[in-house]
Amino acid sequence: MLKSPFPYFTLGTIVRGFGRGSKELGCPTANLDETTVENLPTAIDEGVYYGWAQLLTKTNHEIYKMVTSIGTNPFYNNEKKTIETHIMNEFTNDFYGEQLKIVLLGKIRPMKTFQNLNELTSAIQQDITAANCELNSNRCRQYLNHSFFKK
Ligand code: ADP
Ligand code: RBF
Ligand code: MG
Repeated sequence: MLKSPFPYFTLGTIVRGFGRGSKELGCPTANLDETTVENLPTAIDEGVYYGWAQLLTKTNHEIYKMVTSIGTNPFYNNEKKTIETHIMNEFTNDFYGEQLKIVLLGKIRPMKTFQNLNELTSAIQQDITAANCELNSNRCRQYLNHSFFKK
């Protein structure tokens, strides 16, 4: 039996990407730095994952539901693999340069390419619905009290 890679805890710095998340997809994603990508275990392969995220700003330590996409974004043919977390909350500001803690608790689906932007955006909306449902379970909620999220 292979050991499950979940829960996978990591912390990264939020860097700039191509700026397509908010503009083209209506779904901003906090892209994590290269070291965080390099440190991913091989068992966490390209795909869409769900879990919790906590921004480490001075004033806000709230823990939010999230979906995270890991891979080269085949729809855009990117060369570099990225980790991008969409926090399931509306923010009025951005947080480039801040640190983000995430725990991945499960995989939703593999990364794939699509015929058009519309198909990608509706897949993302379905991923968010699926994540929301999983994260309401006691199995997932127990991580809200995990020491990883305490200072
Ligand atoms: P980039 O390609 O630079 O990552 P995006 O269009 O994906 O650009 O926007 C991401 C940025 O938007 C994040 O780095 C963050 O600062 C900000 N942001 C605002 N709301 C959210 C959210 N709900 N989830 C993730 N990032 C958000
Ligand atoms: N990009 C892809 O090319 N294929 C995918 O299947 C895919 N799934 C995603 C699922 C979610 C929930 C999110 C937030 C992003 C996904 N992306 C996918 C990444 C998307 O292309 C990327 O966030 C934008 O290009 C902005 O960087
Ligand atoms: Mg992004």
